[in-house]
Amino acid sequence: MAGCGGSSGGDEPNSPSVPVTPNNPLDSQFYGVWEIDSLAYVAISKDTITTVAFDEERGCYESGLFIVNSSTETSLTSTDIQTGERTTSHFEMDGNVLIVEEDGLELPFVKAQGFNPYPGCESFYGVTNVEIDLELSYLPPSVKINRGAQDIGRVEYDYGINFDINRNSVIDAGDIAIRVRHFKGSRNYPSDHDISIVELGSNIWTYLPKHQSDSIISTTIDEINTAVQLTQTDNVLTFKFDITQHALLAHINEDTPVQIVTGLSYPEPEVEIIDNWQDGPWNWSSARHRDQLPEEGFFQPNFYPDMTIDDATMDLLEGESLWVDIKSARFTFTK
Ligand SMILES: [Ca+2]
Ligand SMILES: [Ca+2]
Repeated sequence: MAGCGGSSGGDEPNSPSVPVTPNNPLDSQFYGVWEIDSLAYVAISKDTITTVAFDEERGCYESGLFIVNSSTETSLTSTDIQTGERTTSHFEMDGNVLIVEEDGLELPFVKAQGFNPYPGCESFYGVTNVEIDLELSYLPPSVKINRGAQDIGRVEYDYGINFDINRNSVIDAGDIAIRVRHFKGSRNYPSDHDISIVELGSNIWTYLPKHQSDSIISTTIDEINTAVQLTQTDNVLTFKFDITQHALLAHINEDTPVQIVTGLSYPEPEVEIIDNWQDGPWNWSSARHRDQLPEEGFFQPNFYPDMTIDDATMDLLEGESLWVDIKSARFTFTK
């Protein structure tokens, strides 16, 4: 699976609210990301199908998002979210080969070794570039990572924008996110290392079904095309990307339901006060700090003036750090 080896990667189980499950779910042996020679991919879960195929004429990867309407143990009937067209796909295993049959045409897929559909084809909505300004109540000029007090295998910092691109009101297989995320692994940086959030870097993450398992994992890979331009101006983090950086970005526009999540894990905070910082560990009593906008579900940027969604301050789901307290998120879709 893509992302397992990336330095900024890592898998985590995703536990969103549970979508409507068809009465007779597809057999889990068919779940996962499958490919034909890096030219075509299909990601199959019980609720969604995501397809990506290289278009040789245009020289880019075209993607398709399908929501499952009904299923049997060996078939899915799904609707293309862009065209509304319904398709029934039948699945069969031949050894390690997955045979997908649609309208009498059979295609053989094997377990995908990676998933980096780049360059993506043009947007379905004419969008070329996206900019997101995420304003926090306070952001310090630097943060500490890989703290001695932090266990290995934990996420220390997380600033993410989730896009429900398949529009089924849940973050699930086929959706995409833009995130800054620092996971304390057993390598990379020394302990108690000071770094700016910008230096942590921002990446494109995808939500994909785990191989032959009924779980969804979010992954990224360490490639130039998956890096998102990130800058910090006072308390604002600005993310900029081009929709051709990943085939699934072609589905993003101002109507796309979005959700912003922030998180910070800081066990055993220091008591020392840093001059000129408006907030820091000396003020905290919790180990975990989290905010989310909205608290449940999603917002559509175009429902808000200037596509700016405001959030209350000091309304954290957990903890009290201003470093993760979302104040507003502003979306700009350039066409
Ligand atoms: Ca979704
Ligand atoms: Ca807030």
